[in-house]
Amino acid sequence: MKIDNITIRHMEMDLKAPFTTSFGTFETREFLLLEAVDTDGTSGWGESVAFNVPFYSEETVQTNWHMLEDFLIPLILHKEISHPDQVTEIFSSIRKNNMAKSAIEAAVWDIYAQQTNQSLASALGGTRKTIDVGISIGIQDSIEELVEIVDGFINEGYKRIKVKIKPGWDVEVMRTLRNTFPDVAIMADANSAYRLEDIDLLKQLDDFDLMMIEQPLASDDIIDHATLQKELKTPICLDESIHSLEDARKAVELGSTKIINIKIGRVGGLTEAVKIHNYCKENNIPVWCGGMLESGVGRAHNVALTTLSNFTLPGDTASSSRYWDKDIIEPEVVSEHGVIKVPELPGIGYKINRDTVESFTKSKKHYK
Ligand code: OSB
Ligand code: MG
Repeated sequence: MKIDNITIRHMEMDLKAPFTTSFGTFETREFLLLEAVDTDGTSGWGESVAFNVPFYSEETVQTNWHMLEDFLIPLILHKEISHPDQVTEIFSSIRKNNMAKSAIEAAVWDIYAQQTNQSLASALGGTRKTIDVGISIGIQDSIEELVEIVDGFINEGYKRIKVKIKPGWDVEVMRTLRNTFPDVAIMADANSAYRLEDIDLLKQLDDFDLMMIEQPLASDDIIDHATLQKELKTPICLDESIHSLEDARKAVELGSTKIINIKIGRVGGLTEAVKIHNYCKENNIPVWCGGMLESGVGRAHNVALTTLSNFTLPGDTASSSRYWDKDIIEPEVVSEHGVIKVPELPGIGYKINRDTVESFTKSKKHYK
């Protein structure tokens, strides 16, 4: 394949409900949507999961646009590519900026899967026909409201409930959830809101039989997490700290994490995500696919990745309708009783609704 042209769109979609984490609140989702077209006319789609603000990571919509326009697109246009794994090599002279790289790499994988007449899931080596999913719930105004929301999602059948925590919204919240829902798989995600000095507070969470606690300490740390894990019964799962196979290996060797949340954008693409999956499988570290409030395009890539065998824990890729009045793909991603049916059509397996895409486009630019 040879990429003939690329269109980048700055998108904005209204979330059905605001989503609050320890680092801030999102009311709308701004992101970059990328379409790459091969010289044979095949279109592939990718989404950058960077936010409009650098709270989760240092990347933003604007820094991604700069990286794509000035560095990444010139490296990829008109270059002969025989397999999507080569994209990582083509971008290897550019440091970090994983979410920007991933947006192109995802589109190249979509094109490759279509050209080889297979689903993206099969192209990645995935075999599951359905995937199990959980749900991630933001910080609420009161514990009562949270309990009501959790109850609703349990009734929808989600396979595990993840709730965001932060100092002042932690031990009492988790105690109430555990007492109210004694048999439900529950976990907490701190998004780096704590320090090692908070160890006594974090140890109290051991009483609630949580599946795991996600990223309690600093976003760039693997040392203090190792110290903390030695003192905690609850498994730690790293999210923000893992950007590559090398990061995963070091964290696992140090004992900083017992489970890894793989996000395609955070690790620079599907090729690196598969490598991390394979390494974790060999080392008995279960993985699950994280979410970044994606539109249908990012959601489709998450569904495909989750079909690999070591994705043994439910991920965060919930139904499109949980986030959006109308998604940009058809059919939308649907979870029934916490199970998503993996599409079998070639490529990402969902059709892009170009009218809907256009209606959420704030600006766009074409590169040839
Ligand atoms: O840490 O997993 C996270 C949302 C925004 C930024 C970071 C995270 C999240 C989520 C939501 O937990 C996952 C989703 O529903 O897409
Ligand atoms: Mg997280």
